[in-house]
Amino acid sequence: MGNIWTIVLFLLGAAKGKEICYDHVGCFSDSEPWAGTAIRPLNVLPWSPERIGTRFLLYTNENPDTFQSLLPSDPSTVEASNFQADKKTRFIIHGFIDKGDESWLLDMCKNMFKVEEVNCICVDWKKGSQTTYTQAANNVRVVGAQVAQMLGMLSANYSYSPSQVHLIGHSLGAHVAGEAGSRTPGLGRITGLDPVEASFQGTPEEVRLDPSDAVFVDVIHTDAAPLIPFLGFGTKQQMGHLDFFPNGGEEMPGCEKNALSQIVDLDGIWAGTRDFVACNHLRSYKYYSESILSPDGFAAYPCDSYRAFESNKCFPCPDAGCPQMGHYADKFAGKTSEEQQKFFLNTGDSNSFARWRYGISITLSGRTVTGQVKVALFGNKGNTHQYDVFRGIIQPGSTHSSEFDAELDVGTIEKVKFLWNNNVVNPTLPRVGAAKITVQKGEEKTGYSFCSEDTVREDVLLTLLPCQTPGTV
Ligand SMILES: *[C@@H]1O[C@H](CO)[C@@H](O)[C@H](O)[C@H]1NC(C)=O
Ligand SMILES: [Ca+2]
Repeated sequence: MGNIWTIVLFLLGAAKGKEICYDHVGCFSDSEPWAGTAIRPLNVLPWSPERIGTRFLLYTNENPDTFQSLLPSDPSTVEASNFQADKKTRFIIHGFIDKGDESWLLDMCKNMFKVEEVNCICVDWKKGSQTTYTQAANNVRVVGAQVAQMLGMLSANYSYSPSQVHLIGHSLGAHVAGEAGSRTPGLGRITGLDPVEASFQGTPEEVRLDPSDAVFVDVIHTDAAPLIPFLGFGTKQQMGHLDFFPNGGEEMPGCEKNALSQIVDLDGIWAGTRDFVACNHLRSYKYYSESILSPDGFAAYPCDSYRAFESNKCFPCPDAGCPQMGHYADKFAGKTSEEQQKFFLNTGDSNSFARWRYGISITLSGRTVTGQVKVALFGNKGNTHQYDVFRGIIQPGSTHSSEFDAELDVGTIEKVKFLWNNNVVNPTLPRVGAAKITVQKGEEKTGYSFCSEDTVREDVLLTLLPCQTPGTV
């Protein structure tokens, strides 16, 4: 019996094992691990470089509005451009259905130009991405090989080291970056922006983005719910040294699912509906783009799960600090200390997405009542709105802890305002206070304490000032 199966499989394999070769980028097969597997059942070969028509659109600080086209086969196009060999180069690679002249790629370059001198190359492979999903997922291999060809040319003709290169890939583009990286030893960095799940999750490392594809690989997951039945495009599989799961990685605030998004399949998505059906998936590049201009607004906390993070179990940052999700992730000291490091944070629901997490500990005073307690922080850079920190029985002497994500960094905290309320009519007009409130920033080791001996009636603000240290006058 076993022998018969071996023969059948051999015949099937022989019948299907095709290969196609293209100038400059090499040969591609339609057998395992690329096809003929449970994850990739269809035997599909990638299209030729000519048919995909990949373009490399260079923008620099000198030409931030109009691109210069670079050809991997023609070093003179680099010579004739504003490419600067003493600067870093960041490639931005779009995904399925998308295109390289879509505004988000250039907007991301322009944010970079505000903070650094850089060569920013938008990779446009729209002819290869605007087709069936299975074909686009296979075209990834050729586009990745072309990016590698470009890096090889820069290295050979301009002594430009791959260590200076950062590939930023969204969706299928994350796996394009992985393919380019696996062909380019010493590639500096890859950022995977919500790498897609279908045809890649659970495949061998040579097929998908993985930490071996660059010296440093960071990944942002924003749509990691399963494809079926939730239509989550992104993968939950950890593929980097650092994997970030903003808002838990599955449902982004501001992206409430609608009825249409539940019935469209991968091949039914067209450009006009992108924000409608792929809101979570697109958040990954929106967060990245904003992070360029907000170097401390995306601190992410190591934690086992989002549930533990939301239960306030992963605060403050450990001794090694917290990495920033996005552009500045490479500043994290432990960035490559191991693979599959997992981080959580919350974001806002629309621009701006940056948030700063604060931990609060509050010791109550006054009467015992049922109600809720709110706190606002006032610092030298501004103040927060009021955040709920406790609901339940307000009991004098009891201490409660909470965390919240403020829409700004208030700077040095100068005072804290306290408010309580319930909607109970109480003719005795009870008074409640906070004897002490300790506030800690996520990235600081110590908290700052604020005190008051007063109590206030419902809905009246109580101001707490820095506690007097005994012994000082
Ligand atoms: C680029 O480098 C390749 C490989 O070293 C070499 O064969 C070719 O002549 C170079 N072309 C130019 C224009 O420098
Ligand atoms: Ca890989």
